[in-house]
Amino acid sequence: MSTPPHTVDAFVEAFLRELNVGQGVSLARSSVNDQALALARTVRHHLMARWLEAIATQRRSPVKAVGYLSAEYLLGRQLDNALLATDLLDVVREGLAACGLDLDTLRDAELEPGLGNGGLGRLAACFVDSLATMNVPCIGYGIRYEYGIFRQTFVDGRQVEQPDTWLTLGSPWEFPHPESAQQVDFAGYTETYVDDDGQERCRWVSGWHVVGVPYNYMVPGYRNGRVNTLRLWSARATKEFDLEIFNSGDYADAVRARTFAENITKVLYPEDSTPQGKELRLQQQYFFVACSLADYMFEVLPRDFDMTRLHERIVFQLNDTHPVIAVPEMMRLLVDVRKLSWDDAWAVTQKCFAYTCHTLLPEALEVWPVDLIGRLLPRHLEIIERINAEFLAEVRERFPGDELRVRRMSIISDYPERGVRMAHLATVAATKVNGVAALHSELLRDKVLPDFSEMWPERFTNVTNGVTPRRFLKQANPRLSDLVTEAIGDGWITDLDQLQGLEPLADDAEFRARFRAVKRSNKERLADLLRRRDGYELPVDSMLDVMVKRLHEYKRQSLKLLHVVSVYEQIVSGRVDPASVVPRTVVFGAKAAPGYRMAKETIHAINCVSAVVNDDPAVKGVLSVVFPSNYNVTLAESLIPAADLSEQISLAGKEASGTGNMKLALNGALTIGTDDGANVEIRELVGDDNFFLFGMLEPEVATLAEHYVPSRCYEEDDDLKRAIDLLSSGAFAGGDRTAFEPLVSNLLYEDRFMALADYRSYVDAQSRVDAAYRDPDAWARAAILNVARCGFFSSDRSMRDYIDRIWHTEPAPAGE
Ligand code: 26Q
Repeated sequence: MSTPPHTVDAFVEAFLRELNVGQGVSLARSSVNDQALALARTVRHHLMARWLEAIATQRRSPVKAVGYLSAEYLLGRQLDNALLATDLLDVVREGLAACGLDLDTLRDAELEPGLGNGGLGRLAACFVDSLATMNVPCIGYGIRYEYGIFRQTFVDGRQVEQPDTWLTLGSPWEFPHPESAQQVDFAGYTETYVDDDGQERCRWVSGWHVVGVPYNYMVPGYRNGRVNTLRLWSARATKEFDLEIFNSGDYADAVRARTFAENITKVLYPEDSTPQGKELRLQQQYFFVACSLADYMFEVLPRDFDMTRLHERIVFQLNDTHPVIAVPEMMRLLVDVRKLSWDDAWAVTQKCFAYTCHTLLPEALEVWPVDLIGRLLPRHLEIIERINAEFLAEVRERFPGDELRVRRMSIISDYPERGVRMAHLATVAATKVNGVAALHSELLRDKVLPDFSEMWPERFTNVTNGVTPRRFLKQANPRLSDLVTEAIGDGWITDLDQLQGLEPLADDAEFRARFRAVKRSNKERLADLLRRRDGYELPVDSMLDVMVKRLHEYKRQSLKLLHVVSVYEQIVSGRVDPASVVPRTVVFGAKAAPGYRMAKETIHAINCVSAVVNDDPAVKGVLSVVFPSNYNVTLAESLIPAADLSEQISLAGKEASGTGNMKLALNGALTIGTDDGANVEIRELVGDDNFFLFGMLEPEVATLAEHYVPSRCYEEDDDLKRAIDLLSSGAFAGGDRTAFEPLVSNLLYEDRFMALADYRSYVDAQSRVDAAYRDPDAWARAAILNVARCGFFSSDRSMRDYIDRIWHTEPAPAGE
């Protein structure tokens, strides 16, 4: 198999063949979808030869690989990424034009695979991109959800969820491999037996099983010829299962059984912080982990591989606790299936896993009821109990007589019900435990897992998150990319620190003018999109103030809303002359978990405020609020390059890292932000002058929490009082004074994330933003310095850190 030639003629020929032979239509009669599918298939040919090569060498080569275990991959569209990796953009554009087709139209026909909720899923996608670009062998393992993150629509300003039917138009980027299916068992019981050599052993007699069919996705490196694999598992009923039931004559029952099995990978759970102990969710987790371990250990590695050396060939990175059931599963495979002794198996297992924690919120830590695990995975519960018993013996030896500590550290909690604390299991099993930003890793050590870090200080480390510069700069912002490349060459695409070379240009008036022209043209591009997509008229001359992320109380979209209402109130009350206001367009993008009441109320309030503000001549040209529905990776790629101001306003100590903050800074937006997550590192790097800091620091938050009375902030700050009173007045709800009652009461009487406490500091910082924006040239200088100093936030650097400090893997030698 060889790579097709890189010429327009060859492309056109291959494309037309795909259209005719693959789609079964002539060019003249083809639909846009036919054309898009044929295009995808044509482009993927260019990756195929190298992909097959990488898969073959993986099996042969003794180089240690990374198995990235993640329940989510928020990939975004595939076509552009593949065009970029293969350098086919110009050839394809020209070739399509020769056929009378427009590349942009075909691009827009692709439905993005939204197989993740937000930050954690997108991080996984950035990481696999970086590993491929760095030539590091990696298999990403995950779940092929038939329905990804829901499509958000607004009805009367309220969020309504629609199923994400991303597979219905055809999925040209995936390759099913039914021949590599894995069986996955559930339920039943365990029993002991005596094996051939007289040893007493345990075995699991399962109650039912399904099979996992892998679907492979190509993960191309940036112009390096390497193509890694993302392997996503889809659940099916087994053949035997079918036969048995179909034979028994109950056809309808048999079909139901099949549906039951296929339910496991039907839908992505849209909650991203308050996991409920749902049985199906645990089934998903075990399902993909069992498939993945069996795949690597028994299919990728040679059949007779000596499992005591497994850690020399693979390290599994646990993306949060979602895949942690892999720990007892590996023990089961080694002890029950491969007949290793418990101690040998544990020694290997402990070297094969590393764990990344992505949260600080206690309610986001997964705890599975012991009853549920016992019912669904009886053997795993026994294994967890034994791991726990041996671990607690170690704790008792180290801290004699400290039974309180033993209880705190136990993997199994007793209260409120018996539950398995997945973060404890992960920490006990892992070689390394890392947080995702410097501050987060510190808090993880000192506040979330203090007993563990006292026992094993060397196990804890930090790896600050990063984002891929290929998708989020080169691809999303072609104009800025061209400007940067013209100035410093194109080495930055794979070595983002080279952006430092832009520093001196911040002081070059001509460069600043060109930089501003790029921003402006990105705003125009966004305005076109939002006009078509949502019917918004985006004022391209105003400051674009962007807050895009999942909707959460701790992220404090309500604080941003209070600021908007304050500005509006000051103008309509006549206290501020609109002519003196710096024109702003506030952009929100956010999905709320469908069952998260307060988040949904916030969405409704934003939409109501937006409708009134945008329609009020009193603020025309100075303030508008746009909230395009269904924020996703594709929309992010248009929004981020146009942004002037990046809102990163979580309560200090609550946002583990944030990655939108990095994408926005890298695209030349200035940040207004708290001292939280990776904001801390962004500010350190870009400098205080180029960052608008506000709000309490984490230790102040901890102190205030003991005696916080939010209504006092309301009483003591006139602007805040006016804003909240206006919200409650019915002015944004056609006179209905109760419309935002839940939201307002929550702020006044609960305010768990202290939005009111930070209000004064926030609006003052916004005044500093306005003052700075009045000097466009100085603003451009600061924005350029943000770009120049954010090279650190490349996910390539994150991967370097994982490689050096956690995985100890190496890039595959050339040709491997
Ligand atoms: C767990 C169990 C049951 C159902 C759902 C979940 C679940 C799913 C997704 C829990 C959490 C998530 C996602 C968390 C997440 O995205 N965290 C973010 O991770 C980013 C990458 O490290 C950080 O930048 C963000 O700060 C963090 O909030």
